[in-house]
Amino acid sequence: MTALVKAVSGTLGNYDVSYTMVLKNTGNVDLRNLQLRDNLQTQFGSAFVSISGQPAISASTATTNPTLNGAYTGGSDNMFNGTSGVLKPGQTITVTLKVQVNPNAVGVVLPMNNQVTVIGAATDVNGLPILDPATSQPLTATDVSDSGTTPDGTNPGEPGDTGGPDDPTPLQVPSIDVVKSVVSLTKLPNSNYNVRYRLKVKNTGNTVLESITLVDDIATQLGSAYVSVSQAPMIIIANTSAATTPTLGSFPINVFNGTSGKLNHGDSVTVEFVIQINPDAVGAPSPMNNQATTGGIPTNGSAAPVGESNTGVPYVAGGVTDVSDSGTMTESTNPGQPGDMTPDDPTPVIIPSIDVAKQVTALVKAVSGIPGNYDVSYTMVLKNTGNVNLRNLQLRDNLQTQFGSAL
Ligand SMILES: [Ca+2]
Ligand SMILES: [Ca+2]
Ligand SMILES: [Ca+2]
Repeated sequence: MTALVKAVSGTLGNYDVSYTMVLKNTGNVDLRNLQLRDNLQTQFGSAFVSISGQPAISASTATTNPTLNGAYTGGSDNMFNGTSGVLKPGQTITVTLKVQVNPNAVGVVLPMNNQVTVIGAATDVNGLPILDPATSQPLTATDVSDSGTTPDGTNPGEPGDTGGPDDPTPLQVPSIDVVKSVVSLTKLPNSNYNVRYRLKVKNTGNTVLESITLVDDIATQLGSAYVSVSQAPMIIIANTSAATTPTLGSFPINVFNGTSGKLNHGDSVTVEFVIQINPDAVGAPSPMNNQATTGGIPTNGSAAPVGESNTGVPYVAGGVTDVSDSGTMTESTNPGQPGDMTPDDPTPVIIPSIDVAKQVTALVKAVSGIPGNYDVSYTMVLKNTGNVNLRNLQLRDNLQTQFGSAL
């Protein structure tokens, strides 16, 4: 595997994986009618999405390159046309291939291992088949791939190496997702609000993640509107499935302590906290947005970081991160949720609030002249005490009911 990037298709959660395969004639006769077969549909199962880049020959010392199939499907078919290519002893061909996968597909079998098979027909220098003396059938040479870059070795230290020359190539796709939503808003006697936030962190890749971080610098982000923590973060056990639940940290800022927790593929942690805000505070941000950041270290499950997919260098803290999206669904852009544009939208606090005051400003004997009647002047002041615009205003005062016969 030579590169791992988010899929060009744009489908959330999908990746384009670039593979490089090196074929070498390690025998002592010519090989022709080359076949290169990699049944990705079978090996990857539900994680296989499509061939996003047809096989291509990127380097070659072959006498004659094989003709490419051009419409390889990733199934049982051959990447070459099957009737071409001349590979003399010691010659090599390098083939590239790009595959779109969804490592978090339902039913995916882990680890996502994969192996390609090469077949060549043994021929003499004139291109005629060499027959097996025992069976009189044409002789072929075949090999299944070893994970790594060297065709005629055991590739020690490469991902998945067991010391043998035929180790499958593992596909490791670390990914983490966090979503954040406001679950309730409670007006307090001092006109401030308690805002209950819910965050869900999920391992959306196919590796184990350890040392889970969840950073929410909400005091800084809400500025003057931030008052205090009303309820410290709490893990919502009923909505959590984690190999090891992260230990809580020093909040605000660190929801988790950052050095604990283990999430297997598909595991998630849900946490809630309540803060008090004053949306009317001078200089309060508008919109009142806030965003959290999560991260983890992809490991082998026993605290040893795995190699970074593109470089092989072991992951360090912060290697796999995500900023929160406004909403409740991971692996989604949360369409229809407040502020939705992308999978990484801040979560706004929306407070529709209006207050009205009413005062008697004058009382005089009625202009109508009827004895015992009075004209009362009222003044009413309306104020938008929330943080969103209000339209289609209504002002109702059922004086007939309230005053009855006195009106
Ligand atoms: Ca090996
Ligand atoms: Ca969104
Ligand atoms: Ca996100």
